[in-house]
Amino acid sequence: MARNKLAMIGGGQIGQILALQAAQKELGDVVIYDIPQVEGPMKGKALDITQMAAAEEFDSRLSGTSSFEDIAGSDVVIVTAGLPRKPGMSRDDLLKTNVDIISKVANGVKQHAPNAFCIIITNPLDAMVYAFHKVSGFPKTQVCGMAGVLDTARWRAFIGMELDVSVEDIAGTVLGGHGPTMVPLPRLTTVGGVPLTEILSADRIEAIAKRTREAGTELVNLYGNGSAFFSPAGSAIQMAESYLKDKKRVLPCAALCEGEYGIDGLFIGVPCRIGAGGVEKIYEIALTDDEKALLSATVEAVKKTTSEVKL
Ligand code: A3D
Repeated sequence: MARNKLAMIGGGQIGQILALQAAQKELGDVVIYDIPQVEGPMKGKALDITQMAAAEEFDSRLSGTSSFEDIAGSDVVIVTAGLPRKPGMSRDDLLKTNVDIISKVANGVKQHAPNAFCIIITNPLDAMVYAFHKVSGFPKTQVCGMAGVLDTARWRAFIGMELDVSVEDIAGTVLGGHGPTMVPLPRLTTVGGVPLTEILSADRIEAIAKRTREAGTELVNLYGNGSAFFSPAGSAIQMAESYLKDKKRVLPCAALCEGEYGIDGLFIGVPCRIGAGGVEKIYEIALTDDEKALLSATVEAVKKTTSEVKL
């Protein structure tokens, strides 16, 4: 059986962890693509991870390149190309620069890996997935954004810390755009089957929801010169794995809504089934009036950012 191939477009902070985790999990061979100015470091990262294989006992071939043709035949493409946030910047401040980069990348992927399942991570996330989809012209099942898995992982992590319980037993979801308007859903969050709302006060739940909404900024401020990279990489790897192994996991992803939740023509975070068919299904949740109001605010925010993508 031929090995799978994964292309990491952008081999910076997140891209290098993506490459490492894809190799450690033996998801396939990995190509790290970046701009010519950093081709040397990309080759170095690939070689360094290759030399970790004996100790970690994995078998993946890695390479670094600045030639787009080297991504040919990729089954999965994960895009982190673009600028990250610095303290004081919002995700939206990155829009102009990153839309140009995403357009170039989408054309390259279209030319060299037209069948790849594409996971976008570059910010501002929802608008960048929209731009990638628009330029590539790929079917909506083939393009999605990683944000909800991370936002939900943060929500789960903070709940686990608060209750002193295993994060593995916390199930829940976060809907909406990847920004301060995202919508954690306490009503649908459980801890080993026990409703969160029965074991934690409304005040503490709201404090955790607030920290979740601001979790990216908390890390930008701590790092001082970039944004989160371990957790975004791990989140995208879950999505890639679900696709490559046809696991059909139900994960919140930025997917193109065409009528779901009353949203039309926007990429935004909704629960999706990810399997061999890509984004195979979007699940709709019957929301309460309060939840609907929160969703409508996040839809407005995503609509505004997406409208600034002039393509
Ligand atoms: P960074 O370490 O700067 O890596 C970005 C890489 O992209 C660099 O190596 C650049 O050289 C490369 N690059 C620039 N232009 C191109 C191009 N045309 N083709 C290929 N590569 C190029 O950033 P990072 O890895 O920390 O973050 C990458 C992106 O992810 C940023 O836009 C972040 O804002 C975003 N991000 C998203 C999340 C989400 O949850 C959605 C979380 C954290 C970061």
